[in-house]
Amino acid sequence: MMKRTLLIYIALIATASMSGQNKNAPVNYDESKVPTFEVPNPLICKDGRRIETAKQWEKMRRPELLRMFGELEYGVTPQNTGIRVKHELVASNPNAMGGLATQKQVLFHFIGKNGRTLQALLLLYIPNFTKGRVPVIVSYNFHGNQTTTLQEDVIFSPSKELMKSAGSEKWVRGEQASRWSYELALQRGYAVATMNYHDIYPDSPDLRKYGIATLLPDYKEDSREADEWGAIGIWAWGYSRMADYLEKDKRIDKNRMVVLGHSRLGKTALWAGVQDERFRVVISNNSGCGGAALSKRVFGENIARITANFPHWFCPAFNIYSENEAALPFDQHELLALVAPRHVYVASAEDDQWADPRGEYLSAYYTGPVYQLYNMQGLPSDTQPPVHQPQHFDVGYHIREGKHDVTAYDWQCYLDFCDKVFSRQ
Ligand code: GTR
Repeated sequence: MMKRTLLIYIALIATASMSGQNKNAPVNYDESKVPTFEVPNPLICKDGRRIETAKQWEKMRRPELLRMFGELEYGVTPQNTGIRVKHELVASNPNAMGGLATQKQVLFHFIGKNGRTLQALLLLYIPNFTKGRVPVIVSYNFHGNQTTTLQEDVIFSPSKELMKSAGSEKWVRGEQASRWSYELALQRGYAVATMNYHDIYPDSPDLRKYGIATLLPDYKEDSREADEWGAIGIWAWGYSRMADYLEKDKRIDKNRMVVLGHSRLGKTALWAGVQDERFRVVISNNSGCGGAALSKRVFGENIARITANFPHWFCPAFNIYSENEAALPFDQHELLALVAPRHVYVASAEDDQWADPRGEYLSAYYTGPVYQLYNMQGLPSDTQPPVHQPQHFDVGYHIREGKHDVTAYDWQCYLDFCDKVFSRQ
């Protein structure tokens, strides 16, 4: 039986890699055209065994699902990369943001066993008004640390030159500041750490040769194994490296680390948070297809489109499900459920139909049975709440008006949720 499954699997991979992906696959925005499908039951193992206790979940089903998401979607995270990391404090300011925060800028030197090196720059703000250890929100930025604030002392992220030459024009200081509610978070006693995701893997199919993958001994420039990690997997690994640094900082409370990501980085935050249990709260902001949204609804962005437009994000095996979501042996609610008994939060935006807000909600809702194993409370109803009515149980959700973005409203909701979670510890 095992052998047969394996053979079918290999045959499928071969077919998928031959057929190529479809950039023009139709996109559905009509709720009445969502295919009928059965939501996979997270509590039934592949061999049919039914999970009844948290212990069984952790022993049998959780590892099984984790393996499937690795082998079939994001790629398997190497257990031993052999990469050494050195941290160099390159700048600091005890009076940043008008005295509100202490700022630190830490250069990460990644050193591969093959002698190759790579650098990434962390920007950290720690609130000054409170003493002792504080919770931290860890979140990648899209266009460099310098875009997240107008503060003049923030150094440009190292990948700036590479990405500019690759055509990205958004590297201007403060350009993304509306997405970073630093003051709000700091005033509420949270530290915030950010890094540019291009430092870890420059986000383009032809720029893999400048990223972390090249530091691995078995790196091949032109091909990837069916289950080899893609960019999302590598960025997720980077989130864990940020956690390594932060948990050693004397001002950071390693039991209150939060990972937050928007869009492709929301997909990344989920995959990072699932694998790295040091993140107590895992927040997906508008992560959509391959993130929080249920794939089997095939609403908005779908697997054919995402694997065609971003062939480097997932592992090659994920292509099997292009225009074939029905064949997926899991769905994204089972990814979210892997965060339990920690806390997962999903946020949508009303006008972000590409990310399928309803599919994102349902996915968060369908984690319920897993949270129940821990006597924790998931979302109470399969009806999506109206805009601006956040649902903060052990699982969190909100939908706000407006477009695909991260806003001060989103930050406020996240901070409220984290306060609630951490006050119960
Ligand atoms: C879109 C992509 C989405 C989402 C978004 C983003 O082009 O289709 O899956 O990740 O980019 O990251 O901003």
